Amino acid sequence: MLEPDRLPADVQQPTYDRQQLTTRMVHIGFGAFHRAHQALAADKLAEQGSDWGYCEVNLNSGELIAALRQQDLRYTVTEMTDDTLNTRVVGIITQALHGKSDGVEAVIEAMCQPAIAIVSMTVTEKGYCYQPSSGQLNPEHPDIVHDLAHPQTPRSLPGLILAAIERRRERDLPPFSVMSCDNMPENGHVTRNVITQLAQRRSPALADYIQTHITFPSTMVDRIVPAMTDEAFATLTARLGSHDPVAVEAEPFFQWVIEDNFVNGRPAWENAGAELVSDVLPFEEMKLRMLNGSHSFLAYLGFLAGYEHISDCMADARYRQAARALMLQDQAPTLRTQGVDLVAYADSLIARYENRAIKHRTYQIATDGTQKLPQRLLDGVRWHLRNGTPCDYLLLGVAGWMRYISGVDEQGEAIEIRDPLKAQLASIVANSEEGPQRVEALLRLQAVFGDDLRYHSVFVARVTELYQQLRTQGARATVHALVTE
Ligand code: NAI
Ligand code: CS2
Repeated sequence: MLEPDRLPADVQQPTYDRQQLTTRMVHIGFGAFHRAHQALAADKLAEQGSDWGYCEVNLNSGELIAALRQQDLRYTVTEMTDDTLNTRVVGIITQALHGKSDGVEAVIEAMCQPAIAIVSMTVTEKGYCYQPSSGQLNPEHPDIVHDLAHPQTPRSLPGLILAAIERRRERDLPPFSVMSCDNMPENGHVTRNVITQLAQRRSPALADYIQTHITFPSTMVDRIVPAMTDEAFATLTARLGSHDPVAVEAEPFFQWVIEDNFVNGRPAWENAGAELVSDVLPFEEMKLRMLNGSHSFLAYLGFLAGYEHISDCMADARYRQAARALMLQDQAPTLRTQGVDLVAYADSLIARYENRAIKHRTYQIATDGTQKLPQRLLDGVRWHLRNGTPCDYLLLGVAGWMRYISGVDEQGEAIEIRDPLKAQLASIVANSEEGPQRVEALLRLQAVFGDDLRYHSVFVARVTELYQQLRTQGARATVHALVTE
C-alpha cells in the first residue's frame, strides 16, 4: 500500500484541499493510460484551484479499485527518460467503483449524481462493441444482445451510458457530455453511433433526445504508458519506500487535443497542456496512422523477430528506418493534416520510441489487432490503392499481423493471442492451409477488411508475397530487405 508520509521529499504531493473537490466527472476504464493522462491533467488543474474531481469506474477487473480505496484514493505517476525520473501523487479522485462488486446499479447512480457534467472513457477499442471496419454498433455482440433484453442491468459500455442518460432524462437532470479517450478515428462519432444505435433499438424518442441534448466530443490522446511489470514495481517500490499497486510509469510527452463541444461545462484543460479545437480529425488521423500504425508494424514484425520492447526494435537500425519510412513514405501522403512539419513529427516519434526507460512490450501492442488494423494500417492502404501508389511497409504490417495471429512464433513456440475475435481467428487458421490460402481466408474477415480489400488483386498479391517472404526468410530478414530495396 502507498504510504504518502514515507515518500521521498522530491515526490510531489497534492497541495490543494482534496475535501473541496466535487465529483463532476465519471471515468470508465481506470487503466494505466487514464491514470497517467486525463487524471494527471485534472490533478494539475486542481493545483490551480479547479474543483473538478473524478469518480473512477472499472467494469471488469476490480483489484485496482480495491487497492485505490485502500490508499485513500491516491496513487503515483512516474515520468521517466533514460536519465530522469519524476514522481507525483495524484489526489484528484473522489469516488471509485467496481461494476461487479459494487454492482452496475451503483455505477449508473454515480453517473446520475446531479453535478456530473462529463462521462469519459478509456476502455480499449473493443469496449465500444462496434464493427472496426465500419464504426457502427455490432448488434450481434453478446453484451449488446444482453443489454437490449435487460436495459436496466447493462453489461456493455454503450448500454451502461445509455441507462444513465435515460435515467437523468426521467429525473429532469441536466445532460452530460460523453468523451471517448480511446485510440479510434473520430472516437466521438463512434461513441455517438454505438449509443444512439442502441437507443434506436429500444426507443426512438430516447435516440432523438440523445441527438438533441448529448454531445460526444472527439479527442486525440497521446502518451506512451506501458503496462506495469513485476520488475517495474520492484524498482519503483525501492524508490518510493512503499508499494503502490496502482502506480503507473509514463514517458514525459503528453498531448491531448479535444473538440470543444461540451453541453454542461468542462475543466479549463487548456491550462494543463491540452489543445481545444473545433475539429480533431486531422490530429487523430496523423497520430493513429503515423504513431499507432508504426507501433503496430513494430509490434508484429518486432515480436516475430524476438524484440521484446519497442526500444529494442529501435536498436536495430533497419527497423528504425522501416518505422520512419512507414510514417513518412506510406502514411504522411494520406493525411489531411495541415501546417504540421511531418518530418519533425516522425523524428520526434522515433526519439520517443528510443526511450529505454519505457519498457513497452511488442506483445502488449500486438493485442487486439482486429480492432486496430483498420485505422492504423488499412485506411492508409486504401488511399494508396485509390492512387495506384506503393505502400509496402503498410502491407508488410498486415502480413506481419497474419503471421502473428497464426499463433506460432519463428522458433515454433506458441503465441498466446489476445483479441476479442480470437476464436474466429483460430478457426480460420485451423481450417486454412498455411500460405496463400491462409491469407485469402483471413482477408474474408469482414469486421477487419470490410468488403473491398479481398477483391483488390494488387493488394492481395503483394500481401501474399510478403506473407510468403515472412514464412521463408523470417521477420528480421524481410524487414531488412525491404529497407535496402
Ligand atoms: P489497460 O489494460 O491498463 O486498461 C484497460 C481498461 O479498459 C481497463 O480499465 C479495463 O477495465 C477496461 N476495459 C477493457 N475491456 C473493456 C470492455 N469490454 N468494456 C469496458 N471496459 C473495458 O490499458 P490502457 O493502457 O489504460 O489503455 C486503454 C486504452 O487507452 C487503449 O486501448 C487506447 O485506446 C487508449 N490509449 C492508451 C495509451 C497507452 O499508451 N497505454 C495511449 C493512448 C491511448
Ligand atoms: C499502442 C498505444 O497499445 C497500443 O496499441 O500503440 O497504446 C500507444 O502507446 C499510444 O497510443 C500512445 O499514445
